[in-house]
Amino acid sequence: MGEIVDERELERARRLVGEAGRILVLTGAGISAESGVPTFRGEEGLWRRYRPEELATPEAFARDPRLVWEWYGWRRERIAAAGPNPAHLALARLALDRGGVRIVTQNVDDLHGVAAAEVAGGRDPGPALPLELHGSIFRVRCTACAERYAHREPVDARSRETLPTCRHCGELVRPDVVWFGEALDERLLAEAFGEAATADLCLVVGTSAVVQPAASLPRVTLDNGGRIVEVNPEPTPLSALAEVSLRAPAAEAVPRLTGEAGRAG
Ligand code: BV8
Ligand code: ZN
Repeated sequence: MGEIVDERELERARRLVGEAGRILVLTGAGISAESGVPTFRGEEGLWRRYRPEELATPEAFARDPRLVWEWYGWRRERIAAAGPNPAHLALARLALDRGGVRIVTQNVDDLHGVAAAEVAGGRDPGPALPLELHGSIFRVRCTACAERYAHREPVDARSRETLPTCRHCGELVRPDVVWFGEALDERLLAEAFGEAATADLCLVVGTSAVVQPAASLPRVTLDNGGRIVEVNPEPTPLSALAEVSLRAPAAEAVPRLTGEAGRAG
């Protein structure tokens, strides 16, 4: 940590944020890293321990629902123990204090939503609530009927028999997230692409920009005459397209980008 953000680059990025009418913010697992939620591809990332590209799939769940629920149960505990970090809070404040800001996330943790509620105080948190392209780890969907509901109870994945079941029909439920090979919600996707097409700026925070179709959103902004600003300690396929690419951790750079730095946390 403690990477010094390049002041000149930061100033250029701040100007782009200040001049933009409409901003699409696209976030990935990296924005939650400083909250203690492991990313997918980091050194202690989720991919190491569980090889998630084999677990975050409908085939894995059909083959071994107990193992998949064990992984999601572990992730829920990590997320429930985490809180939003200054990057989540700064983005929530930007969305609430300025019109025209839309947060779209690939993450299934609820940290953007918690940040929105915290920053809103008594105000309507609506403008700061994220569009969750890949669903939510704290919602379940029935494997047999159409039931879909919030679910935060601890998961007992010790055996197939103790896995969570549907409150309506009693059949096995699954995490309400989008797995690899599964289609994203059409309506959410259309909304996200619509925001990307009309944004003057796409602010990309903490994503390796390899997972499709989410990773195409910043290019849509660019193709429609908008600009890209990226916040990521590492280069990504988007870096070459970015007007400014801040090589810094989100919790350090984002508050300085949105003018939050120095304000009470
Ligand atoms: C679909 C929910 C078709 C579950 C997730 C082309 C080639 C090959 C394959 C494909 C292709 N096009 C599409 C595919 C298939 C696949 C895909 O994109 N594969 C990739 C790997 C190539 N896409 C799909 O399967 C999608 N569905 O295409 O369906 C279809 C269409 C119609 C009908 C039927 C089917 C579904 C994709 C969604 C998968 N679900 N998550 C869960 O979370 O358990 S994806 C998962 O990866 C997470 O959502 C995560 O957010 C996402 C992307 O990862 P990142 O967020 O970027 O996280 P990552 O760890 O990779 O990177 C972290 C970044 O943060 C790094 O850059 C790091 O440097 C940075 N960072 C670290 N610390 C910090 C930081 N940044 C800032 N601050 C820090 N402190
Ligand atoms: Zn059911």
